[in-house]
Amino acid sequence: MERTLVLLKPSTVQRALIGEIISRFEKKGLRIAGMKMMQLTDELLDDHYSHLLGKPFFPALKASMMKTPVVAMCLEGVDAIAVVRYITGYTNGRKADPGTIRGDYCMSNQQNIVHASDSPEAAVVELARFFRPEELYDLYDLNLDRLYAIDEWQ
Ligand code: IDP
Ligand code: MG
Repeated sequence: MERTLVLLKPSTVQRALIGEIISRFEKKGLRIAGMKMMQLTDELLDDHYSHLLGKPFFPALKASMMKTPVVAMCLEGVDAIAVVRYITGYTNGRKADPGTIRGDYCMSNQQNIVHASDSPEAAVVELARFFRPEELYDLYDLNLDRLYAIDEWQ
């Protein structure tokens, strides 16, 4: 099982799409191991988007990420990191495939609905940035035999 970080960005919160986007992940079969609403800060975003420091759009990106609180989620599943990136879709919503979250819900390169960790290394660092260990729950493995074949998750 893998865990990955998803942020429902202020564009999602402002457009009242929180429930709809969570529902896409839930219906896919990803389990929510942790979830909370939080206001992001300048310092946190400098770390979170450090790979974009110096880009011309960096200040606007940070401002957009602080416009409202975000919903931070830890999603869990077999290959969850790649699966979540796949269903999130290409960064620019205008180029993202229909059927992906960004392809279905946005028109923007910046206001693109969700953040999703892009590698196992990033997922570990990002989950630690947004969640304390006790905020992530090892619960409800009730449906594993319906979500997966036994040899897929054991
Ligand atoms: P990702 O979110 O698909 O992983 P990254 O390249 O890591 O894409 O960029 C992080 C975020 O920065 C994007 O989700 C988007 O909100 C914003 N961003 C990336 N490239 C641009 C751009 O060219 N213009 C405006 N915003 C951008
Ligand atoms: Mg990224």
